[in-house]
Amino acid sequence: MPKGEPFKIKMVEPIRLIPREDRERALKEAHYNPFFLRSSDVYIDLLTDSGTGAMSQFQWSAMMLGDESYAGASSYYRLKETVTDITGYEYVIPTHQGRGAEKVAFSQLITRPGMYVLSNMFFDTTRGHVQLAGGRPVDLLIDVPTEEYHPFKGNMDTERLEQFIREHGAENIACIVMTVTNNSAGGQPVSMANIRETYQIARKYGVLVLFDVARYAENCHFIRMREEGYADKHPIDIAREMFSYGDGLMMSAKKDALVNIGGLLAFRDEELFTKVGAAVVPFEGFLTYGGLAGRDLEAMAVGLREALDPDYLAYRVGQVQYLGEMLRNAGIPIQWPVGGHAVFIDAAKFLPHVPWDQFPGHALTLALYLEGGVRAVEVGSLMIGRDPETGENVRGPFEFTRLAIPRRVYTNLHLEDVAETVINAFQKREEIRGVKFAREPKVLRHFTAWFDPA
Ligand code: P61
Repeated sequence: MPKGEPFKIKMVEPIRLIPREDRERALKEAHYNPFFLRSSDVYIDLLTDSGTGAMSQFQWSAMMLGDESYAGASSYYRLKETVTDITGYEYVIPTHQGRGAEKVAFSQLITRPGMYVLSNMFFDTTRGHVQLAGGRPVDLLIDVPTEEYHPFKGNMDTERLEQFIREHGAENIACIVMTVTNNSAGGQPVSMANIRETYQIARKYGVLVLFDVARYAENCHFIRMREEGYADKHPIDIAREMFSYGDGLMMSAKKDALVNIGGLLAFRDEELFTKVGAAVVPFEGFLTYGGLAGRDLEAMAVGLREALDPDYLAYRVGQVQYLGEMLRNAGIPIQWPVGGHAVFIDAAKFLPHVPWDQFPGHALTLALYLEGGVRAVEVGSLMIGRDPETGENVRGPFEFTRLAIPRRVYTNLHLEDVAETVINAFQKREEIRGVKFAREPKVLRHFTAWFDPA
């Protein structure tokens, strides 16, 4: 097997590491929140893998075919046919991005305040939209320590799922959200067996299952690599089986559809489509464009297929593993095994002297920027926020610093620089301090909060 990337580079974008005193100034001016840094002050940007990938020549050329008709554009039909081919779902609606799909879906599915929505684990926008629609999100992730190996650490705890449905009554559950891969748990995959079992339980009690499939192609790759009976299957066939165990999907296309903007809703049956579709027109746009240009739909249709290419997936997930292994070999505590889109550093272990409510994951993010111009993001108690009822900070199950790898963007030499930065910070870890809020917004606070060193 060749070791190289399954592409060569046709267009380049210069990056540079600005001097340390400029990084100090930039961080202060950003109120110690990496979301306020200018990207030109960042050397390697691992804030997110969302919308930050490089499109292929096929995607760029498909954009020239964009049909910009308001309704019924041919670009929509090309996208719809692709989505139906991969998922088996007939009813497809584009949205401007993942959270657009979430807002529309939960506003229609949560029909009474206080209804529950159950998940293997919500990502923050999904959790936010459940709450905004008056619902109560419940995480039912299996419980495995961060350093302990489990091939499918993103799985739903199906025993607790069934128990919860029995205790609270199926009529009080708006739906189940199966997140693949499980971002908040470290980009960890969910097994086909777990997806199937979840759907069987849901069917037994008449509860709807929706997938959150931002990174479903990466999940299919893990199933192929780790689950018995899938090694010889093409990722598209794994995807088709997976989608057969659900009623519909919400997608942020900015990840595994390899586009810079876009989202999707898709449903198996017309009733659900009509119910949810009613909210698309006022929030997102007409059913056949959902806030996107025709050219965006074209790029998405091509990207959805490219992301299922086995060579691409092996490169993609392999690159993330490469970074993870460099860190683990150096003794850095990380979520193990490494997930599909990011390496999650266990910041609680990295910085045991920083209390959880001074946000070790965030403190480490600041240290990495100062050390090597690397931008990461906290995934932990800062991102989770406060309990809407009590106003108290909620302690998350993890305190992570996430190094998310954009798709087809950085080379392994860049990742070696990242590893060196993390290792250097580890050697000086005692000097790293926690943070306190200088300004704290109510919802999705980590995006716009200001901090001071604690
Ligand atoms: C990310 F700091 N993820 O991981 P949208 N579902 C899932 C996601 O991972 C996801 C969305 C739905 C991002 C972007 C991001 O606080 C943050 O297209 C599993 O971003 O609307 C997004 O899709 C939402 C970063 C989102 C954040 C929220 O980096």
